[in-house]
Amino acid sequence: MSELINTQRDIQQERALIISVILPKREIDIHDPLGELRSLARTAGAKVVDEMIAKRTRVHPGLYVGTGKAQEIADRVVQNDVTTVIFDNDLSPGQIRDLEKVIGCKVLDRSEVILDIFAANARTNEARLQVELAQLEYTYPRLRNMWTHLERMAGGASSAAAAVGGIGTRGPGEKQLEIDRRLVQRRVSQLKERILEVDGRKQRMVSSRQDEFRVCLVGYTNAGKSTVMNLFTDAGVFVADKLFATLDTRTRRWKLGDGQSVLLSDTVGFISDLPHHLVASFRATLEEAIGADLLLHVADASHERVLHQMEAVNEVLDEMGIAEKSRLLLLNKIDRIQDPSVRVVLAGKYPDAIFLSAATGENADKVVAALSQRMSGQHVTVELNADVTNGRLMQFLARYAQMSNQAYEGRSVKMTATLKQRYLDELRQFHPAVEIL
Ligand SMILES: Nc1nc2c(ncn2[C@@H]2O[C@H](COP(=O)(O)OP(=O)(O)OP(=O)(O)O)[C@@H](O)[C@H]2O)c(=O)[nH]1
Ligand SMILES: [Mg+2]
Repeated sequence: MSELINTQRDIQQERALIISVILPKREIDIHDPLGELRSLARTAGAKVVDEMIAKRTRVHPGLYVGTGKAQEIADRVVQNDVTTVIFDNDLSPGQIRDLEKVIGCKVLDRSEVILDIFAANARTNEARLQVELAQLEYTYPRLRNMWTHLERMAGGASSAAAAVGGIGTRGPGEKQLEIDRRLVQRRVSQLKERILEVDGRKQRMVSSRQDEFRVCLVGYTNAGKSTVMNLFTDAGVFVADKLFATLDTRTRRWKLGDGQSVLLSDTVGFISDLPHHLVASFRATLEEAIGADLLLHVADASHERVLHQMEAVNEVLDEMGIAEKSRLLLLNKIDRIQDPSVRVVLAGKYPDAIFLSAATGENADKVVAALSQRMSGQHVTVELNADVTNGRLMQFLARYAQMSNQAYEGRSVKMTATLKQRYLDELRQFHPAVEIL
C-alpha cells in the first residue's frame, strides 16, 4: 500500500489568499490573470477569500515579492482570516520559509497545489506510487522547512498552526516528515523500483496490442477528454468540472461501425508550467500516448485561453518526443461558444479540426468519419484463397487481421481481411497470392 494520506478536506476548508506576481515576459491571461490558480485552489479544496496581483520588474531573492508587498499580504491575511497564501509562481524552499515568517501563515506555490490535487485524485496503485514519489522528491524539503518553523510558531493557537495538515501537507504527511532522511531516501528508491516494475508491465501490455489501431486522447486539463471517452465507449469514466479529474489511463474498445474498431485511451490532462519532474513521473501514464497510432487532441474551444492551452499541450508532446505523431484536433464544447466569431477564427486557423460537443454529441459522426478515413490510410483490405490446413497463415490472420468474409469450399477458404499496411509484406512472404481490394 502506498502511504498517501487523504485528509477529509471538507472538515477543515482552508481560507486562501491567491496571488500572482507578474514579471516582465511572463505570459498571463490578461482578462483573468488568477483564473487558473483560482480553479486549482478550489479543486484542492480551499475557499478563495482574497486575491492579489503584484507587478515586479524582478524577483526579490529572499521574499520573491519584496518587503513592502510581503507586509501588505500579512495585513490582508489578518483582515480576512486567511489560513493559506498560494502563489501562482514557483518559489524556492528558502523563499517559502522567509515569506511564512513575515506573513505568519502557510505559503504554497502552484506546483505544490498541483501535487496536492494529484495526491487527492490518484486512484490506481500506479498513480499513487507516482504521486508519492513526486511528493517526496519535490515537497519533502519544503515541508520540512515549513514544519520546523511552524512548530516554533505554534506556541499559541495561531491560525498558521491551525492550517497545518491542509493543502500541501497531504500525502506523506507528518508521519513521513519526522522520520530519518535516510528512510525517505530508501523509500524513494523503493518507489522508483516499483514504478519501473509497473512500467515494464504496462509496456508489455501496450506492445501486446500492437496489431490494433490505438487512439489516445490528449489535451489540457478539463478540456473534456473523459467526456469524449464516455461518448464513444462504454468506459463510464469519471467526469468533473475540476482540474485533473483523471489521473489514470483507461483503455476501451471504440466500435466505429462496419466491423471496424479501435482502442481508445483516456489520459491525465496537461497544464502549462507543469513542473518538469512531474511530467517525468507521469510519463508512464502517458505511455499510451507514446505508443498510439493517432492522438485525438481535445481542446476546450469555449475557453478564453484555448490557444494558449493548445500551445501548452504541444509543448508537453514535444517534450515527450511525440509532437510529430499523427493527430486529429477536436475543438470541444461548441455548445458553450456564445460569440460566433470565435468559431470563425478557430476554423480559419485550424481548417482540419472538427468542432464537437462531447456533451450533446453534436458532430460525433464527423469524428467517427475522420477516424475511419485516417485508419484506412494505414490499413489495407485484401482478398485471398487459402488452404484451411495452412495453420501458419491462419494463425497470422487471427493475430493481425480483422476478417470480414470467409467462404469455405472443400479444403479451401476465400477470405477478405483488413490489416495494417506494415503487415502486408510479411503476409505475402508465406502467401504470395494476395489481392488488394
Ligand atoms: N458544455 C459542455 N461541457 C462539457 C463538454 N465536454 C465536457 N464538458 C464538461 O467539462 C468538464 C470537464 O470534463 P472532463 O471530461 O472531466 O474533462 P477532462 O479533459 O477529462 O479533464 P481532466 O481529467 O480533469 O483533465 C465537465 O464538467 C464536463 O461535463 C461539452 O462538449 N460541452
Ligand atoms: Mg478526465
